[in-house]
Amino acid sequence: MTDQSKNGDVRGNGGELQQQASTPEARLTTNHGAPLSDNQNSLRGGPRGPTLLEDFILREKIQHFDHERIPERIVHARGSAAHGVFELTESLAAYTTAKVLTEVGEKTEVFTRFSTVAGGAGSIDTPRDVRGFAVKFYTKEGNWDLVGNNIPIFFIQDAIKFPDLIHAVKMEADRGYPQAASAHDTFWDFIGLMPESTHMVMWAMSDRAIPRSLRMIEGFGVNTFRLVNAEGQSHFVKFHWRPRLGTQSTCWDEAVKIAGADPDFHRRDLFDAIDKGDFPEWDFAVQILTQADADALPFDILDATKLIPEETHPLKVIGRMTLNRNPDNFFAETEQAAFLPTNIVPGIDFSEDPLLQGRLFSYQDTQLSRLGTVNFHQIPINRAKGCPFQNFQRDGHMQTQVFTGRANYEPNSLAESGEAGGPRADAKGGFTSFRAPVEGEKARLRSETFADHYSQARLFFRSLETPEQAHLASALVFELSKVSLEHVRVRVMGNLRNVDEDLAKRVADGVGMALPKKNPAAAEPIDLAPSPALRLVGKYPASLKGRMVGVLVTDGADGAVVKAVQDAAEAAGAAVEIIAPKRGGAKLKDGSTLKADHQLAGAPSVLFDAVALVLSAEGCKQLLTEGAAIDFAKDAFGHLKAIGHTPEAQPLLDKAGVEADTGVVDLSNGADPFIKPAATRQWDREPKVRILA
Ligand code: HDD
Repeated sequence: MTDQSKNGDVRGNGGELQQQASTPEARLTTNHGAPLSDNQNSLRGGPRGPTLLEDFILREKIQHFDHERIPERIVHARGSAAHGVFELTESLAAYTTAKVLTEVGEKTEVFTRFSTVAGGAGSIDTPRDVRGFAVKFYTKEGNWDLVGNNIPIFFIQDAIKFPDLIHAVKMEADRGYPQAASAHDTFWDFIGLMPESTHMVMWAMSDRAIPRSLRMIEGFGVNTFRLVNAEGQSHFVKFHWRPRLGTQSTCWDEAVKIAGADPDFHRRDLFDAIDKGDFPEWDFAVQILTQADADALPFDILDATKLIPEETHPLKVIGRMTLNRNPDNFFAETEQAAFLPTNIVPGIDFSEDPLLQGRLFSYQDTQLSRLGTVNFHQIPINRAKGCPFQNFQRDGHMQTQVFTGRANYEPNSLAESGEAGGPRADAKGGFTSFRAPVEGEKARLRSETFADHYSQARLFFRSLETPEQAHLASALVFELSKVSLEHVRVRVMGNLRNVDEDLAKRVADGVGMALPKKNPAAAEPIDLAPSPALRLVGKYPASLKGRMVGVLVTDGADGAVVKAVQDAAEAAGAAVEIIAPKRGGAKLKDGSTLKADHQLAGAPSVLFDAVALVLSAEGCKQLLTEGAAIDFAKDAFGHLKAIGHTPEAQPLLDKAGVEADTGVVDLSNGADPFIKPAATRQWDREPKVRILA
């Protein structure tokens, strides 16, 4: 029933091509190695008869497929990752014995996974959410996992509240929605009842929670850790990642539209950048405090809802991480990566932060249901690479190591008779816990020093620039307006009044509700000195580096203008993509064809950091009846982006409501004047395009 062609390929009855291997190395086999002759047809009783149970090839293939999925992470299910290196530039030998933090110039392999928290594995990349920032360092002394976020603090003080927090933020239990969104009753119900979450909510409602790119987020270890030196002395430490590209956020309206235009926006951005050799980098920095420094803080260093302002305790940059290689296989690496705060190396230790203490149990435990075996550390992405790992743990599901000999217990004296005795503990170089004094009665307690829930929330809000404050207030209006239970809104507003009266008034006004009574505070908030380091606007220099400029081109357009924009943008470090009404490209004024990277309908301006409209008069006229073109200009303007344009594009700009300002640049005088505004958002424009709280 088949035809054999000259090259060995075979055509089936339906004419379909069955590709054939010409060597044993190239041939398809079953999981157990038996070669296949046909990968198109199952084994049937006659050409139109039933499929036979005997078909072990069909059964194996379907069965493997049926079991392809593993449980997604209960939080941080949606993530993207990359391989890279960490290079230490300054030694912390005075504080720690950890080789990864003391051997200057040493390059340690890393695997870094970024994630959203609330949404499922298939959810969008741009919801309002915290971003996970988890780094696995494959050090010479074992894997060190720094499992942090892009926000330096957390919602809760004690791990016992974590399941409640996550249940509240995830889709509601009966209806199964909303997906990847905090704007709903149960989340705000929990927040209102948990004043300790107020500081984190400020951050989650700020522009930090709607980043433009994973390459442009800061990272924080969040919890307080310890560094322990050769003398056994301990210092407290906070870990920070600082993106070399600076930070950048989206506008909320933009984030919503990106979700539709490209749900994989962040994943694609990270993959593409690394793929083309534009490797994202972060500086690694620490804040180090003695016990006396910690005692002098106006809050408890063990309280994960508090940050340590870098104005009072400056950051010391000690190294750099470069992400330079995409995973070869998403499932094998990104999905199976298991990050564990308990993955720690000698010289680094935990603090008594009650949130961290609970994490120390949770991550190891969750891998058992996610990866299904205590042997998940043998999966290549999780294996210690910088050093051997050896102990007497044995057997279990999916054991891949083949141990030899009899030594599976310790102590043993097998070596005395010439047999291998196996590894032994190293009293000097092995992991030693800091001998922290422990005292007090056993009880379920929250320390009085954890009682101030509002001072730092106030500090954060008051440290922001004016546009950022307005975005935060507007985000609260948006989220609370999605809350259907009035008493929940009232309670949240009652907490907000403890943060900042002006903020509370603006939000109440935006929601259209009376300002309720202030809720009693466990500790009266105090005014702290503002911390400019908490801002996004103006914190890093404006830059086009690593950004994307979209150039919309029509037939008849001037190729010289396109080239000028391209050259200027690329010289400033940006990538440029061409958008045209047709994917085949645009026929330019000089008769040549400019290839397009995108068709207009599939490339709205939300996907770019700045745009240029290089239109001919005729091309512009045609676009006046194309909604996608009008939206392209309107959204670029509304999202505060620079718009370069040929004079011929003016009718489209007018129709899109684009008004003249310093970010709207006529390209007749060359592309250079477009580059400066393209490197930033036009914050001054915002009051013209939206009403903010
Ligand atoms: Fe967590 C995953 C970060 C508190 C329990 N967490 C997870 C990931 C990140 C964080 C980045 C994803 C790792 C990856 O990419 O695979 N989590 C944090 C931070 C916290 C925090 C910065 C506060 C300081 N987490 C926290 C608490 C608990 C957990 C208090 C439980 C008591 N987290 C988990 C988990 C996850 C997890 C359920 C889900 C998947 C996983 O661990 O491997 O165990």
